Amino acid sequence: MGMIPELAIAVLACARIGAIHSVVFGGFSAQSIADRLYDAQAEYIITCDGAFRGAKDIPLKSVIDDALIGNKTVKRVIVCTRTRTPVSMIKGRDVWWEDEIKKIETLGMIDCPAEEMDAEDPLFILYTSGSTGKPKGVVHACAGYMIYTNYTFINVFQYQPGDIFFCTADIGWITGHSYIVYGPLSAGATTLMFEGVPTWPDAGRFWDIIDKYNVNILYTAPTAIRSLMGFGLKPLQGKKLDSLKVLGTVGEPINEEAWHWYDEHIGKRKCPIVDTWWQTETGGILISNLAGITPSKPSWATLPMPGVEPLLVDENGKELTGDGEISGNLCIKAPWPSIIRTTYGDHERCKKNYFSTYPNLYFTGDGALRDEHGNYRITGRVDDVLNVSGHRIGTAEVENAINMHAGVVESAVVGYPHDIKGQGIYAYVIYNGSHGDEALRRSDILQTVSRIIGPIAKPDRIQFVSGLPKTRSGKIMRRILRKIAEGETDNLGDTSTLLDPGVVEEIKNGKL
Ligand code: 7RM
Repeated sequence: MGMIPELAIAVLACARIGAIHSVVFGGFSAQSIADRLYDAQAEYIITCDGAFRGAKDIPLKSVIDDALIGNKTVKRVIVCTRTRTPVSMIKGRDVWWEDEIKKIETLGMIDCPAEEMDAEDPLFILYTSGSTGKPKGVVHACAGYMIYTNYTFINVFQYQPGDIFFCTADIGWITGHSYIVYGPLSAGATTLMFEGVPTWPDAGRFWDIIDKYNVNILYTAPTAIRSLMGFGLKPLQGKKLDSLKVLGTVGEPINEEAWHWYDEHIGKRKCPIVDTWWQTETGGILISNLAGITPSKPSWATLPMPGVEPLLVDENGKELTGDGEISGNLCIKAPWPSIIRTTYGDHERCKKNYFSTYPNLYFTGDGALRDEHGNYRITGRVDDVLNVSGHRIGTAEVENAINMHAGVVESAVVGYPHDIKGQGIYAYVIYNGSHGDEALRRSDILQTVSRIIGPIAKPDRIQFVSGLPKTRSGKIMRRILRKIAEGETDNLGDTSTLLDPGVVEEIKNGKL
């Protein structure tokens, strides 16, 4: 579904009757949806005819129809009217949301008592990317998740009754689950839902919404701040923004320039900024300052929430201690209420992914710094997961999609610093087909990735190469490819274990 109230209603309706929901972001391809439907063995789909996204209409129902080809588990598709784009409705399978609501009303079945659930019963599955090709279904449990999103919502943002809260995320991601739906609504807050993009009809859209609805707390992502920053101060002309009390950021490290712009031009230097670090797997915020209570430090998430015990370890899992600034892999020592319960259908994978890199610790996949006061600064992923515009994408996932293209022999995907997206996707591709020229091959590969995963996973750069740097045992040396993509070609480190060091020269010379 798009970002309409019926989406929040559908999510809460599932929770009320004890059904497990799995919200899928509207930008995923039919193939990605089909994979998730299969993994979850889903029986019911709730969708819309379409969704508005800036000047575009996204044909959601038609994507669902494609995703359902060959599906054997789905019994019903409930379609909510939004864009009035023509849709195909299959007899016996597809029904209109509005018709079903009317039936319930005429039957006088307006009262729907809540199903009593066990604290540990699953509440939802949310698919997220990891370092392997297949996205995993992160499972959250009823009690712990709701309690912790409520607790962090109230305390991090210092929510006061009556405040209007605006989180700009999409409900298809964990931020939308926790801080548009469950956290604010369980606290009785007014949560504002926005359908569209921040730059349409112009780059003043967020600021207009804030003034129109007297938003008190704004929660958004660094990528949005950087993108709006790029439009200069003109879109801010005539905007009051005087209802704002607290600003928040999430999803990726915030650079100091964006932090100061946010502080100065949006918060007018009177709104504390909370830099909230957390993950799909953590369910809610684990490291953040508390608005107006604990100090902020530009580009630092600062301190753990009460009860949360982070630590830094070296590659061997040895805890790092020391008085000055130290750097290591971020782990958590003890569980918190909304910790991931399992990866759906594969508990071993959950244990292996999060709890066996370092025995007896939860490993986040992030690297971090800690200063002498115990403040944390998250520096980014240390595994093969990219963070593109705050979206998590696995390099293996993108490689698999590129490799589906008929002309592609092999590929390697790495991230590189991108001014607005935070990270861009850089793909090295060995191509063996004869169709078209380089430009056409590039667009064909992009089209393939769009079809397999969705437009969010399209590489920003594709470099055609004749070989990839591999060790004698056949492993791609991503460290080298990452450095080249970052433009650090002078200091590639040790290349002596490479099967064919010559290939590095060629790749360096062809860098885009
Ligand atoms: C909430 C969310 C998780 C990854 C995580 C980090 C990165 C998130 C921050 C951050 C620096 C932050 N869930 N990340 N918040 N990095 N500062 N405040 O984004 O599962 O989609 O992504 O996002 O790398 O591991 S997520």
